[in-house]
Amino acid sequence: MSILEGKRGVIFGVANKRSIAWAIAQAWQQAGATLAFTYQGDRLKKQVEQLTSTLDPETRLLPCDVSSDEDISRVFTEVKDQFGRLDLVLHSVAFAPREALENDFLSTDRESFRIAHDISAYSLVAIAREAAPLMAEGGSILSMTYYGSEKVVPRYNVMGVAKAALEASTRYLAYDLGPKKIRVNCISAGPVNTLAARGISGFTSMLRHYEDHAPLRRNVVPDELGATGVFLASDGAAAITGQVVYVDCGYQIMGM
Ligand code: NAD
Ligand code: 0WE
Repeated sequence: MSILEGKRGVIFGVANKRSIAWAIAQAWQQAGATLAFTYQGDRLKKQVEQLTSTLDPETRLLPCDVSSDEDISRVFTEVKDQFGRLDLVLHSVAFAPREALENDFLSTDRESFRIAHDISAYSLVAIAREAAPLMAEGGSILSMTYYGSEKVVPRYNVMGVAKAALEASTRYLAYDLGPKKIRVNCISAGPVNTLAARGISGFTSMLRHYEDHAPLRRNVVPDELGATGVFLASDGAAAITGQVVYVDCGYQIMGM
């Protein structure tokens, strides 16, 4: 029997076929889960429709800007109508205004700081609050983070600070939701060539730096993020909550 058979999940953060959310969604689906997808706005609707067209024709696609409480609330109302209950949530969403990732951190203005934290960290709290009442038999909430939360990665800047907030939020959510058997964890991925990573100046040399310095001497591939996503969502991880799991070919252990 597939290990996520009978589980129902919602995915936040598919933009295109390269999205980490798409890799994890496919892995969840192949492990037997039934999924609903949200997309950021009309700009991405077609892409997500096309990607999900190979899945169950019943697959629901719902627009959701995670900076809107109303959008988030509507998603979970519709999920409740369709699924009745919920087991899995993937949060794979991040945004900071581009200038904030190009200049030094010292220059970060108040509005960029607010936007980065609202979209990249607070949204997990808002989503977890709406998801929890539907997770009557417990559940697993997963989000994506990056090493720039704990060490300085030049130009990751305010996103690093927002990821630190996301990881700390994961721990507090794990504490609050533990009694309901809802687990909350983060996957900290090594660099992956996605829409969010492309256009970051120096990204190609960052991939090369990981190949040269990670113990496994290579970069993580999306399938491996999918496989870890399946594990963390499964009953095999029933005692794992509040954690940041590094899926980075070992890069994070290095001191030099
Ligand atoms: P991506 O561009 O494919 O995904 C980012 C998603 O965020 C997109 O689907 C976008 O629509 C969504 N988004 C942004 N603002 C939103 C909003 N206001 N409302 C709703 N959705 C919004 O890129 P990705 O690399 O797959 O990023 C997914 C997650 O993985 C992010 O949290 C990112 O920080 C994390 N991550 C990425 C890498 C990497 O190197 N690519 C490494 C570690 C962690
Ligand atoms: O989390 C991320 C990137 C998230 C992201 C990307 C963008 C690009 C477009 C957030 N906001 C925006 N805003 C935009 O306008 N990663 C883990 C990938 C990433 O981004 C970096 C990295 C890595 C790795 C930026 C600088 C340095 C390293």
